Amino acid sequence: MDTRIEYRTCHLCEATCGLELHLDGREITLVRGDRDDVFSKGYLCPKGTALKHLEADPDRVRRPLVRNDDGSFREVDWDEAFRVIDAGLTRVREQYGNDALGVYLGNPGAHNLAALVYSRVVLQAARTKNVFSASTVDQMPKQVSAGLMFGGALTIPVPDVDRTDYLLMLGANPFESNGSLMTAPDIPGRLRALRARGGRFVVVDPRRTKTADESDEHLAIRPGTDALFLFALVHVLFDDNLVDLGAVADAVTGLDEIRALAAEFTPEQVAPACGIDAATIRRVAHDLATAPAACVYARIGTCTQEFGTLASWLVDVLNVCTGNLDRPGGAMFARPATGTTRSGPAKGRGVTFGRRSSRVRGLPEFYGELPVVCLAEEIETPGDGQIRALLTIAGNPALSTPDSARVDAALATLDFMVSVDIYVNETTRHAHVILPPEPELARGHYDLALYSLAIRNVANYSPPLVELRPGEVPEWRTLLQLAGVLQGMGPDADVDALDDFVVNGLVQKAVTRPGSPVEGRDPAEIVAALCDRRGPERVLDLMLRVGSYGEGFGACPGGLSLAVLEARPHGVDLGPLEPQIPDVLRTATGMIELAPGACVRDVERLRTRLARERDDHAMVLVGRRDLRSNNSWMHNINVLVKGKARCTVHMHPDDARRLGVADGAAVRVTSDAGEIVLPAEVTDAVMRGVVSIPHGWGHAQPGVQLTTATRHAGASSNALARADLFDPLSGNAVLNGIPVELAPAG
Ligand SMILES: Nc1nc2c(c(=O)[nH]1)N[C@H]1C(S)=C(S)[C@@H](COP(=O)(O)OP(=O)(O)OC[C@H]3O[C@@H](n4cnc5c(=O)[nH]c(N)nc54)[C@H](O)[C@@H]3O)O[C@H]1N2
Ligand SMILES: Nc1nc2c(c(=O)[nH]1)N[C@H]1C(S)=C(S)[C@@H](COP(=O)(O)OP(=O)(O)OC[C@H]3O[C@@H](n4cnc5c(=O)[nH]c(N)nc54)[C@H](O)[C@@H]3O)O[C@H]1N2
Ligand code: SF4
Ligand SMILES: [Mo]
Repeated sequence: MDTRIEYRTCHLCEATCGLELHLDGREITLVRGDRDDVFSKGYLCPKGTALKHLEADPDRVRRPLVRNDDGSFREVDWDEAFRVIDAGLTRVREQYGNDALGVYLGNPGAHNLAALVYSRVVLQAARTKNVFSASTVDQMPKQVSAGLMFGGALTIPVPDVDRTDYLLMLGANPFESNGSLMTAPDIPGRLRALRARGGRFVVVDPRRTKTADESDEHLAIRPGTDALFLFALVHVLFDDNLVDLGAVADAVTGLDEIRALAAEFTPEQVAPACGIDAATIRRVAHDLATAPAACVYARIGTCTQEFGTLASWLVDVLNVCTGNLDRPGGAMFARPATGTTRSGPAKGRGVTFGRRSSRVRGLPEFYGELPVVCLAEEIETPGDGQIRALLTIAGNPALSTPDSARVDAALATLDFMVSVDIYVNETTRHAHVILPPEPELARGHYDLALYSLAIRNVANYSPPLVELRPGEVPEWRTLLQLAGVLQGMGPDADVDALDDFVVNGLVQKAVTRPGSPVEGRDPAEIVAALCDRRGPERVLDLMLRVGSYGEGFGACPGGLSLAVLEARPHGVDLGPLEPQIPDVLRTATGMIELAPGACVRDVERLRTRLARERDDHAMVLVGRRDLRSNNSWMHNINVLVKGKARCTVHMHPDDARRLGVADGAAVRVTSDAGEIVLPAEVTDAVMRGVVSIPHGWGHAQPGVQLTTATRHAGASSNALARADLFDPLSGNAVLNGIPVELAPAG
């Protein structure tokens, strides 16, 4: 065996761990954590190791597939695939207009350099308002609150975990998920280190999770009531004179409005709804305010719920009011290597939503996309502007989005569908054409998106490690080819020319941006100086060179470029986070907007939550994640799914007894949207009145070509999620806190 050792950043979750790969030709023989990685220092999880099996999975789509009339697929060459796509998409768009094409972008695209750079080009060419993504079943509320408060969709503060003394964490389980909107490899180690240095962390979650088990304190909260709890914390800060804005005081507007709004949310008022007693709420507020450095962090459980944006907003209101925003050990902003720095307060344009709205329900657009809770109805409802064709890129809405059975049925009615994907799964089985990306190891990797949310400033580029084989086409070329089709250039547009066009546009922007290190330079000279490679690497090189630490095409010698990163396979550590206010602010006032109008107006809706009667026997559904899973698409890897079934219904022993459900027995879970049957797992780790089911399961469907996953099929928890339940401020789906009924099955 001829083994060589290579290094690569893992693309499977947000933690960006460095992997040490042992390769024999194209085959991965061993995966280890890269001990020299500047960020992860050898940490990895079981999914990182499973990369080996993912790359070798015999079920993976390796050549373009075209669907036959009987539903089976046949392999075709790329030319034929694009001829079919051109015919199919052009027919629909010519007959019904551009909005007749819907686009859905899935989560793996956020971990994929090609998709991050070129999906945008596809969207521009598509000229459709019907753009959807996994963001509105995920973090859209945080992006909306960050946009309203700080002025940018990604101006999201992250917890400075390595230096904080007190971390209040809501609706997140990083011991399983490895962190989200917080790029932090080895988060378990970092949280243990926080405690070892005398700090504390407190977990607020309806379930006693693995993270809660390792914390100093677990507060079981009734699903969907985080905004009430957070408001009560703010209330105590004002009541007990604990508000101190610290260094950002001069950059804050709206404090008096917050004080007034919080007045009515006393700990005593909210305690019955939240299930957390008033004394505890007061104590937590004091702990938060008096810790030398503290931070509030919240994730999926607080976003994918009824008051997602309010909860996301109040998290940062607390960070500001305790003087912890933008200070070491508090909630800070990353300064990514591909970002651009500006100095001094500058007014931005802020954010505007609702420039378009969905056809059927009239839901507003957020950051250029429509809420995915609208997808099925836009396909089903006849009339002008109906979606008749769909393009999915790395997405599985048939399992990941609310009312999943209805979404699935809607996909089956499309006139034409194209998927860029690695599997024939619940979604892509409906596609007329499936286009596979190249093997992961055959492409370069750089976490363009995740480094802007990192808890340390880091840059790490991973080069392709294996050559392409005949018939394999890089995903970036596929995306540009699709853009060519959508531009009306036919099935064989000149991809290199399109790529040059993209790069020229970006260079033009760089030379005209005030304060850019290449401001006023000749664009042709910049283009010529870029690395000679095509595709996303060339774009990355440009971004790095004109970025915050860039060499500026000679203007800042010693700075970063792609070449510099290529010479550093374990990454470059750019240091701990540093204060960045006011530089990062892009609001219209140039200030931190503590009380944005949209949030203030939504408080009325929160009030009604307080008045809601509580029925002691009412049950609500929440989700959960498992370390060995990744949303819907890693269940085909035997080492990850073997052993105890994971797709089970967690329920409290008291509820199980009352409902006559035995541990391990089948239980029927019903909501207004649908019903599923799964084994019960009786455990006091979940609070009374709450059941928990993981999402992304439900693989036993005709035509799904996932040999292992269909043997561990489970059921789709999103069959229970209702498309009419969403957070109005962000359009985000409500996936936690769904009313359900349970009964023994069979
Ligand atoms: N009930 C409930 N539902 C949820 C959630 C929840 O907590 N509860 N979580 C939500 C969240 S946070 C998210 S992010 C969404 C995810 O929603 P989606 O992104 O729609 O779903 P995934 O399961 O991530 O599916 C990813 C798809 O990408 C394909 N894929 C994998 N790698 C590649 C690649 O390199 N290239 C291409 N082209 N395709 C690839 C996979 O085969 C799969 O089809 O699910 C959401 N749904
Ligand atoms: N192993 C693994 N890792 C993953 C993924 C995966 O599927 N598997 N998915 C990746 C993706 S796309 C994302 S977005 C991240 C998500 O990362 P996390 O946000 O850490 O996600 P979860 O582990 O689902 O944790 C959410 C927690 O919220 C709790 N919760 C539910 N409802 C409420 C509520 O109303 N209030 C509060 N306070 N808590 C509530 C749930 O019980 C759960 O423990 O994980 C990423 N990493
Ligand atoms: S924690 Fe995430 S990035 Fe690290 S090895 Fe596991 S899946 Fe990969
Ligand atoms: Mo996600």
